[in-house]
Amino acid sequence: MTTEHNNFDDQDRIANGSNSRRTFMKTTGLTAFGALLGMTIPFERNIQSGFIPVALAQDTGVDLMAAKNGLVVLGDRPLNAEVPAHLLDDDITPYERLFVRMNGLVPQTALDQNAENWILTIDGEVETTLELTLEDLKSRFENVTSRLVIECGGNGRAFFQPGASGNQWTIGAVGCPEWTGVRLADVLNEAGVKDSAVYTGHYGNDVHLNGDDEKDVISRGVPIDKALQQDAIIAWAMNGEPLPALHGFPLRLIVPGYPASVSQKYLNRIWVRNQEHDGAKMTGD
Ligand SMILES: Nc1nc2c(c(=O)[nH]1)N[C@H]1C(S)=C(S)[C@@H](COP(=O)(O)O)O[C@H]1N2
Ligand SMILES: [Mo]
Repeated sequence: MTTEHNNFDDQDRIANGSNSRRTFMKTTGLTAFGALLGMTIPFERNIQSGFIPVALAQDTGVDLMAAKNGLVVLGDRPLNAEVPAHLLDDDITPYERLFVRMNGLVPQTALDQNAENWILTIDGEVETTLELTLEDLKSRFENVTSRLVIECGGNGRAFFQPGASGNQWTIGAVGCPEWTGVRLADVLNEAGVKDSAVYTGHYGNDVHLNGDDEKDVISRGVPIDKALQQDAIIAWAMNGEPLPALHGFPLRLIVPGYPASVSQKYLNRIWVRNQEHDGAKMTGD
């Protein structure tokens, strides 16, 4: 079982969808699962085939999905869940009805709701590198609130013919909460974007599924012209509350009009590039 892949956006073939997990279960056994988890699964002989040991999900000590009980969970490592269409009826999508798309594990800072030492770095093709605390963002730039749609690039994939690998989203990987933050353009202009700037590259502190701290879970970006438009924001609040752990606490990008994969959660760095960004899940098919 490997989580090594270089595919575009959501194409996590093996560690992800319940379909592939089931296949995996059929072709291996619980003993193999135990080996994978580095432990023995007690009473494994008594466990029904097809049962997914809960130890495979991220053990956070809290039920991250508690308030989202109407959602359909597509996979638990990484955690992915979509919203049944009949629950997508609000003008402003509430927390309870916002889909969840994790490519890695929720970082501890988000679970603890601890933003004390959070720094957002803006570097690369800029006149001045900025290192901003949450307080800096809130006090030095105009605060804006907008309702903006985020939609996973994989939304609708379940209906593809021929089928496509990755999470089998039907039509529920979309939402329109109200976001509060500052304009991405204002922050980039404060840093002073050089003529050599071509693209942004976004980084967060979520943890790779294989636990490797050196590896980025996902790092995508947008053309600099898009980043400098007035609509994209660096948000710290959703529907008037600090960003929830699943949705990017303490900071995330919201870039409307683009696949939501560029709307980086747990945002701690924007690298302004002199070439098209080539971060994790930017390259490949
Ligand atoms: N740091 C980080 N940002 C991320 C992701 C991620 O796995 N890690 N997933 C991306 C993808 S593919 C999507 S569709 C959206 C999902 O946002 P949501 O989980 O808040 O609904 O976040 C994007 N930003
Ligand atoms: Mo996505």
